[in-house]
Amino acid sequence: MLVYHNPLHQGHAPAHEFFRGERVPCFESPARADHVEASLRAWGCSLLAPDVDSTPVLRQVHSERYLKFLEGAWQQWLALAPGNASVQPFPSVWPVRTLRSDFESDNFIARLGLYSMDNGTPLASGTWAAVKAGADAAASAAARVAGGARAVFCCTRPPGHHAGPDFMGGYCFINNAAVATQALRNQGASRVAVLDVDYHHGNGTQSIFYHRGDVFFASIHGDPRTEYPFFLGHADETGEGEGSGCNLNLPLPAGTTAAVWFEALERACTRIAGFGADALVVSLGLDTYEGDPISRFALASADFCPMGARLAQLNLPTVLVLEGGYAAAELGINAVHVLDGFEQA
Ligand code: OKP
Ligand code: ZN
Repeated sequence: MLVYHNPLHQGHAPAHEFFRGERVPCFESPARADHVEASLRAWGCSLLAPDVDSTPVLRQVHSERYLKFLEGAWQQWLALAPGNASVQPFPSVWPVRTLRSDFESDNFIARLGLYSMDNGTPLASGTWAAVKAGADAAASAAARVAGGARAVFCCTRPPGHHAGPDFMGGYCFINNAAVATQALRNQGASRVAVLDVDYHHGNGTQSIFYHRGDVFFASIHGDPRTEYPFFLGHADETGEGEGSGCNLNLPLPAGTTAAVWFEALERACTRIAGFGADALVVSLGLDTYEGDPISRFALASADFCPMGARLAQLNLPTVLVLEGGYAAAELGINAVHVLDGFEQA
């Protein structure tokens, strides 16, 4: 399988995040992608460097002011106080209901809150370079698929599916799956389906396409009544306006095992087949794995092979984009299982 990787991902290496009120090492670590790259090479893949500039597509899926903030954020943070190079910026105030989000405060921490959905998305010195290279990898993968490739895997981190039109969140800054989707649309696909199999609902992707009839978004995830991101991903969200009927959420309870998970996959695939897409984007989160430290589904490593096979049976030109998966040492083999299952189908 053709694989694009992100040669700059290691520059995004924040030291810690907050978990149940405690400061802990980041679950979303450079080691994740390092393990996937090692497993891909052992499987026989060579990894391609991005060869497309995603800038025009980025402007189609994210707001201009958010992109501008993200690109300059680390420099603004450094300018705030001497010594900030070794400190992580941390949002502490958000424009929730009744508060104004139509202008940028002069205060950096206020701007950080304006553009964040949570306090769990740490910025580092190399974040912009890493997320831009990740978007370039996603656009490169889409270009190959638009050019006739059967399937291309985009091996990148940090993930993207929680990032919305104008906000970061859930370790995500740029929505790589949305970039791939929009790039496929730009290059001739009339309709694109996005299937998000990460444990967490892809709120960002849903929001970016919620009013659009040319993109169908389906997601199988931990029920947001108890799981992050809590405030989106419920079964009654079916799309609006021209996007009415183009959004499918399949929340499942914590503890869900393979048999039930694959029933949901079947429902998602049936709806995707009915949509009549020209191409498929898979938000490939592997945190449904039973060993994942922050998620609560119970898929075994071997279950990722039939997952890949079922995705292939949709018989659509496919971009697969890496999202979550925090059992870092097992992440590589689980990713290869999906890709191998896809190719064997
Ligand atoms: C990203 B992806 C906040 C901790 C909450 C949210 C999990 C993000 C998962 N202090 N972390 O969907 O795998
Ligand atoms: Zn996840």
